[in-house]
This record gives sequence, C-alpha cells and structure tokens, in this order.
Amino acid sequence: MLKGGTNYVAWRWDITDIQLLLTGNRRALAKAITLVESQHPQHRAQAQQLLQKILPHTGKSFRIGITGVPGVGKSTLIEVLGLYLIEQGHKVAVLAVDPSSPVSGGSLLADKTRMEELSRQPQAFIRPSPSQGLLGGVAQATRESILLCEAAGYDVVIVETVGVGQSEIEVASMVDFFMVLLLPNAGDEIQGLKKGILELADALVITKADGEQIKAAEVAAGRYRNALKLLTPHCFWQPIACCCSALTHEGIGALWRLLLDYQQQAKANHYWQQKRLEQNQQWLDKLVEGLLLRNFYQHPKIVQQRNEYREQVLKGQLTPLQAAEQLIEIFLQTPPNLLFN
Ligand SMILES: Nc1nc2c(ncn2[C@@H]2O[C@H](COP(=O)(O)OP(=O)(O)O)[C@@H](O)[C@H]2O)c(=O)[nH]1
Ligand SMILES: [Mg+2]
Repeated sequence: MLKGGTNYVAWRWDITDIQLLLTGNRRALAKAITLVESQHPQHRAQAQQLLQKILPHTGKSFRIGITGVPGVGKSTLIEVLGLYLIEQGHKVAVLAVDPSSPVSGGSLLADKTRMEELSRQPQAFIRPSPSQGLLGGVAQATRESILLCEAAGYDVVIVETVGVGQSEIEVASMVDFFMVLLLPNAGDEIQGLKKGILELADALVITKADGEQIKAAEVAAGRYRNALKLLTPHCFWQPIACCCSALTHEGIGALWRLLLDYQQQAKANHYWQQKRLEQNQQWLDKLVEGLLLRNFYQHPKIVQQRNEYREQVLKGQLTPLQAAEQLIEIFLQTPPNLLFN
C-alpha cells in the first residue's frame, strides 16, 4: 500500500501509465485506484490531474449498486452474475464501499475469497474497500474509482455495500441501478427494512430462492411487490421484486434481462443521462459544501477566534448572526488554501 506517502514520492503518473490504464491493464488500474484512495494532499492533486485526463473515456459503463445485510448473499450473487456477464462478453469491475472497517477494524465486505472464481478471470477486476477514511472520503474514492474502471474499459461496474449508516444512500447516488438483496424468510421484514430503502431501490432481489426456501422466497417477493405498489414511482420505472439463487443460477439470466430492460427504457426516454447529470451536480454541490465547511473550521484564524465569538454570543454581546457574519468576514479576508481532506 502506498497510502503512507513517503515511499511514494518517486512515483509519478506519466503518459505511459495512462495509456496502460486505457488499454485495460489491471495493474495500472489498481495503481490508479490506490492513488485516488490516498488521503495525502499531494496524491489528491495528482489523482485529480489523472482523472481529468481520463474523463473523456468515462461514462460508458452500466453502474450497478448492490446492498443487503451481511450474509444475504451479495458476494455470491456478484460472483455468479459477474461470471455470467463475462460469458456474454462483458468486462466486470466490482468495487466495495464498506463503512464498517474504520469503526470495527474488520471488514464485512472484503471477503475476496467468496469471489475467487470471478477474481481469476482476466475480464474481471475486484477491488475490496478502501481500509481507511470516513464514509464521505470512501464514497468520493469510490466515485472516482468508477471513472477509472470505465476508462480501463469495464462496461459493467458493480458497487457493493453493506447497509451500514448512510452507505446505501451514498451508493444509490452514484449508480444507474440500485438493488437491495433480501432474505427469503419474509415474516414481518418489510417493517424491519431500513427506512427509506424501498424508495431507493430499483429492484428488490430475494436471494437463496432454492431448495426448501423457494416457496418462502416467492411469498416474500409477493409481499414486497405489494409494498412497492404503495410507493409513488419517482421516475418512469416501477421497482420490481424478484427471486434468484446463486446456487442453482435460477433467476440470474432474468435478473440481467431486467437490468437491460431498465437500461434500454431509461436511455430511450433520456432518463439515463438526466440521472447522471443530476448525480454529478449533487456530487459537485456536496463537494463545495464539504470543502467550504472543512476549510472554514480548519482555518487558523477561525480556530483562533471562534471561541471568543462564541462567548460573546453566550454572554449576549453579539447575536448569533452577527457572530457568524464576522467570523465569515475573517475567513474571507485571508484566502484559505482549499484542499480536499
Ligand atoms: N442456498 C443458498 N445459499 C447461498 C446463496 N447465496 C449465498 N449463499 C450462502 O449464504 C452465505 C452468505 O453469502 P455471502 O455471499 O457471503 O453474503 P454477503 O455477506 O452478503 O456477501 C454463504 O454461506 C453462501 O454460501 C444461494 O443462492 N443459495
Ligand atoms: Mg460479502
């Protein structure tokens, strides 16, 4: 790992690296992702230059988000779907957003072993989650990694996340199609679904619909279908509940046809491009807000004077608005050195 930075200084991206990346070289891609994951300001600058150069080669993939609780079958499904897609002539990249790792020190997603066969395929690229950083940073790196995968010629990019915290909202906002995997034992699970998740989903996929669980899976799909009917569709697409098994491969082909159907319809009515534009716009807005806030609170003069103004507000000498305006004035007087991270 090059995250530390010191052993990294000699390493520069040159035109050969970019050409290698564009020809689909997996080492060059892995190296580029390491660069965009780096928190080091110098690397961030390099990463942005690299991204700018490859931008014309991005945007052509089908970006698919997959979420679900640990054990629901994400990795197994991605492996089976990935192998199926490779057979059809696609190049498949898998990226993970794992907000659990910085907290627990362990990772719920980075179980590469489950995708052993897929990871052996020359047409596949699997990248476990960045092991550090707050979710915002991880999400930023993942967005940039999607672009790098596209530049390297991957036409299907799967982003996997376990639904912790805000991670599925983040992932939904960076993909074209978002699916939520659910276990077949429906019970009262619909109520147990995280709030807002139904609204995010383009498809609910009941996993492990095999053996004795087929019936339960079908019952669950029916219940979810009813729940979905109660939602007002936010676009042309009516979210779908379906079953599949990564064990028997039943439903895998149908799932892919469903995705293609979505893609075709979305492109035909220009929703595809519209959604991407909106996502990009939101990403930009979020970055502006985040960068400004961070730079404000880290600004040496603000660090120095913030408490003083706070006290004046608490003592009733200044109104909160007066204090805020004066602090912002101080901030604007000395141009801050805007940096991400
Ligand atoms: N019967 C059955 N078991 C499955 C299926 N998919 C996954 N599993 C099992 O469910 C467990 C969790 O799967 P995994 O893919 O690691 O789940 P993840 O934590 O969501 O990535 C493993 O023991 C898998 O073998 C399936 O389609 N049918
Ligand atoms: Mg997994």
